[in-house]
Amino acid sequence: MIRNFINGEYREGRTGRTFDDTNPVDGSLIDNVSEAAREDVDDAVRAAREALSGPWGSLKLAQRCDLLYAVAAEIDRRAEDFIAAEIADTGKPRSLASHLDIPRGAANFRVFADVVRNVPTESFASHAPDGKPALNYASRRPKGVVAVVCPWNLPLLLMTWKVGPALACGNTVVVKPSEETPATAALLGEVMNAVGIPKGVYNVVHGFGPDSAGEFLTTHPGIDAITFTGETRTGAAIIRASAAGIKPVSMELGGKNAAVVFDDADLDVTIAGLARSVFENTGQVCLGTERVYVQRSVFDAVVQKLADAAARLKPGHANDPDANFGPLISAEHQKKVLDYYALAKTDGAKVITGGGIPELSSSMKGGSWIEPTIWTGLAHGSRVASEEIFGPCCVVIPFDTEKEALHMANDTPYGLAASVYTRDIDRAHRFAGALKVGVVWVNTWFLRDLRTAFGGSGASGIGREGGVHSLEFYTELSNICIKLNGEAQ
Ligand code: NAD
Ligand code: 6OD
Repeated sequence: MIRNFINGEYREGRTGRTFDDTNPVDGSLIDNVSEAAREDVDDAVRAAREALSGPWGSLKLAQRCDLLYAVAAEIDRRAEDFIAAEIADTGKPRSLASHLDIPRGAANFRVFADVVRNVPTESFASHAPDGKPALNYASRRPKGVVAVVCPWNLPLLLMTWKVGPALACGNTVVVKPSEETPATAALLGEVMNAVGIPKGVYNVVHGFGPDSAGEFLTTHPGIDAITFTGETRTGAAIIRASAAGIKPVSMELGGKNAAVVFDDADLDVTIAGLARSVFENTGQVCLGTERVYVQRSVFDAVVQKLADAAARLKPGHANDPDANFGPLISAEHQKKVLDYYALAKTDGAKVITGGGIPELSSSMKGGSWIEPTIWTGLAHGSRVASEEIFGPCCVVIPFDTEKEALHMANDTPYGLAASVYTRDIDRAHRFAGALKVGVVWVNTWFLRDLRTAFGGSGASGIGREGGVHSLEFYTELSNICIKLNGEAQ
């Protein structure tokens, strides 16, 4: 059974209930998960608060960072266990988990330990009205107990992207992993104990959203901040809940990201970037591309080459070395994506490739499989071209002028990410700077430097994390002003 991790111990939830953790490759049961009750969330928050004012709070910065480097090293040492847990929960290919999810899980601790050690303190020298000098300097302290609520698409990566900086800044955390992917958050508890992270610093409560662990945690009066990654609608519900206690929130939400391909682009580079951004992780990446705008003279070539890339995707079991394409996370999500596939046809789309469920071997029949899909012939502004689907699919739409492409790319309530493909350096800068999103890639996609700002605008979120921006969220800042009243001796 996968249990809650509270105050350094694995515990069954006091609901007495369990829910199934299933493998989306074939729908088989992986394990039962013990659902936390409100009292378990109370215990986790209390443990986190006690650790804050106790052993964790009394560590020197260098000691805290050394422990986080040890966490990273232990994730690396146990990489096989983490990969096995992640691929069972998500069905993603082993190659993806072993190159992206699990190494990033370790890097998120290493990088943020480095960041907190290297950020200088802001200071200003000034004068009081009587002419005596004054020194202002900023002092940072941890926010306190941080609630971390996570999605299922990159479970360890996105959870540690919050837990790493939160702990580096001296906070303690209570994590609510997605009900679809509880395993790696639970396993991280073993790592924390193994390297000597004090009890109560890292806690995990399992369950669902409304009237379950997610709601109990985000409405808990004992938390000091909420960091959330997930759907825009859920983010709105959590923001509403946070208002009662005036809790700071960091919101990384949905997107309907555009890629824009100009006719001078290197088409090999373009197709490599586009194929990853549309199909990687079966399209279940918040930064993924679902709208592709292509300059008319290269439209047919891009559509054909992208369809060729889709044809090279081979669905299969995560451990099959020939497979490079996994299932969707659940039957429920498969239904949502298939409904959009049906809507595209109703709206008159030309289905270039895909559009349904692939032919499956008998061992994959109970899984949540879907075909990679490309449509043309849909209007910019149609529902399929406007709403986040979160599947391996895209609408390809032609454009003639840069102005037209910019208008369509920005014409969305979302503002998370975009990519631009061009060899014209002037245009790259001009166009990238005019895109109303938090993250722009030029001639690539999902190339991350964790010191940079990450986040979205509009319906894609509130705030930025990464590098010093994470420090802004995970610390409380005081300005200290010292007046120097004495005379020189
Ligand atoms: P989700 O919003 O359904 O669930 C996310 C988490 O919130 C889960 O742990 C869930 O149990 C919990 N939750 C649900 N309702 C809640 C409530 N009322 N109160 C408290 N907790 C609640 O999202 P998902 O389906 O797990 O993930 C997919 C979505 O996440 C997509 O929209 C995707 O774009 C987005 N996402 C965004 C980013 C980003 O960085 N911007 C990254 C990954 C995923
Ligand atoms: O790379 C990251 O730090 C990050 N937050 C990625 C988000 C991916 C969304 O699915």
